Amino acid sequence: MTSSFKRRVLVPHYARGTPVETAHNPLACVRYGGDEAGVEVAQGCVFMTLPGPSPVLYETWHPMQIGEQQAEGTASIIPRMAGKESGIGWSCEGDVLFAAFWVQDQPELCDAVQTHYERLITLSRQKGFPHIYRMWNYLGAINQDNEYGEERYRDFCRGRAQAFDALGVELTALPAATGIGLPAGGVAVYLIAHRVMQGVNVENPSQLPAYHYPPRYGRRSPSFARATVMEGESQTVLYLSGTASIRGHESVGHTLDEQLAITIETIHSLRAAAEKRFPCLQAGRFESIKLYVRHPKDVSAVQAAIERAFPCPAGQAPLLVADICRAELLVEVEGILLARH
Ligand code: 3EB
Repeated sequence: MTSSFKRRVLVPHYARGTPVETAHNPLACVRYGGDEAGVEVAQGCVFMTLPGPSPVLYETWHPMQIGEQQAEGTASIIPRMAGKESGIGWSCEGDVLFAAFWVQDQPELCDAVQTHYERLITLSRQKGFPHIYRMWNYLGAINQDNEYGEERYRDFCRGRAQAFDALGVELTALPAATGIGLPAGGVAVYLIAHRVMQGVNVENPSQLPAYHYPPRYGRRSPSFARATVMEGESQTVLYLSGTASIRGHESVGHTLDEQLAITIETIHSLRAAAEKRFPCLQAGRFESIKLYVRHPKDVSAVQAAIERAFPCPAGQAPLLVADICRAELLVEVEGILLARH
């Protein structure tokens, strides 16, 4: 007998200061704000808390159907499972997985980051979800030096790169990602992964691939793709990495307005590259956008400019005040674009 099952990917939904219980059975809930930090698992859901100012922002993760998959026999939806193993909180259902860790602050991040990254990726593979299509990395005091005089972002990048090396992940297979600051604490990482569908990575013609940045930005280059595409039969989803005012590998623009204009242009050029490969994305709309702004005084200007450039459903473009991984960068933008066929 042949049957079909739903093919799905994970997408976020945002709410400010709303109790988590109102969200419809999410796989995960990431809470931005408060003093404590950590990962817990309860009732089939991963609860992650990152330190930050109030009001708290809740990001819940939900499966969204993008197609159907023919299956032999009676294969149908695989029920919700969740747990916490070796510090990794995880939850899965059908073909989608969410997994996360929190590492306490360390005098040097590299080793702890490598160890936890390897555990995170190994767990994803062992649970049956080898296709990681998007990752997020949040680091306390990202622009400060560690005890050995190395900037903490660069220290982190070394551990992350060593983990991908150790697990045999090719540079071109790295997923889209975000790397951004937290007001305090250690390192938070989470990922979304798929059981059968491999994402297709897209690089930006206006930027050098981050994994080829020269050593002046750190001993190991940042490990991420500019964007990852998940193509279904009924919808295609483009996950854009954190994008900032960088051309080639150099930061450009001194004022906020200059950096905003270049960031917007950079996103357009990434979108154009993705549309070349996936023409259906021309009809794409932003489903959500996440804004990171270094200085509170720049918040309203960033919101206004991005709203104008990239329309997005109400409430689904939250902004976090955060340090960005290069001290001169003032703004960074990530997003998820959805095209119905
Ligand atoms: C850049 O383009 C800006 O280290 O995972 C953007 C997205 C950036 C992801 C990461 C860093 C990361 O290099 C910074």
